[in-house]
Amino acid sequence: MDHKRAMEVYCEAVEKELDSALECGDPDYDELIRAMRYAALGGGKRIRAVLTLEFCRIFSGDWRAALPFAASVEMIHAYSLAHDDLPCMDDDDMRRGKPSCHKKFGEATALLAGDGLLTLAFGHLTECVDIPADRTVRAVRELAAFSGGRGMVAGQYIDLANESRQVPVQLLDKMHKLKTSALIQAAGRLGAVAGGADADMIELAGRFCRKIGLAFQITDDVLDVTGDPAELGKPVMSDRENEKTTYVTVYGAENARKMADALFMEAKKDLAELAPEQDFLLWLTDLLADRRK
Ligand code: GRG
Repeated sequence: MDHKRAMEVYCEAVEKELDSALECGDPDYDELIRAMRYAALGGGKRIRAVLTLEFCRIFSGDWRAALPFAASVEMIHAYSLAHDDLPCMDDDDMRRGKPSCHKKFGEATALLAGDGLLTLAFGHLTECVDIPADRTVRAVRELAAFSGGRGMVAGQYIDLANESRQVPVQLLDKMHKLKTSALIQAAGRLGAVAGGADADMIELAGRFCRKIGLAFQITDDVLDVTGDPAELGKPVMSDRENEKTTYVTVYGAENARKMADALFMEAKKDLAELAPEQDFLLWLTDLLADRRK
């Protein structure tokens, strides 16, 4: 199977897993579930889920067994985007080429949809029936650590607390490592955990993902000034509008692009230490380096 097809197979399986985890049923709160579905289904690139599934496969696990882990990571990601778009945060009207969750369902429902997805993610993690319980416990711990108040949420806090301020480069690095890279790191680590990797290999998977996560964010900063809004599915120049310090405002678009490329390259070198069968991850890294959306 070629890599593009393998990616499609992973994405279809994740979509199905999310779809069945988010079934409507009770007319008294169907609207809430619809908002959760709206935030989580249809349109995401599923990079994080794919990392989880591929790392599970690499460490000799059955990737299908890790689907609940992969879907849980996507639920956390979807909640973070729904909350990030709210007027009290980044205040974005568009996401994935559609009105953002609060534009479609109202602010209170979008907030609750995010809460529902965040909570469901941890419950859903434990539905990995084909994975030994000790691995699931570790996955819960890892996902909580990387996505919580010392991980992604902390990154978001630093971002909001420093809007309209010149952020020192060290703090910018820290913010992006937490805000974007932490969850991507969790995705890879959870896959390694699911596949039964040892502690060193879980660290290596995390190191690779940390690098591509930071490069992913730098690319995002670059796309915010050079991207095509139609392809991105959201307006560009939003960082400038929100007076944010980004890799582009600090280093310029061309240098920022070079920094991202260097990180992607380093990450690819790290892969050699990880496993002999890493063709798909090399391909995925190149896909991320060349992304236009
Ligand atoms: C609200 C707690 C809380 C956290 C929000 C991730 C985040 C933290 C905010 C998103 C801001 C943002 C757009 C960051 C740039 C990098 C990024 C995470 C982009 C979106 O990820 P993609 O491109 O999204 O993987 P898709 O739509 O493909 O799933």
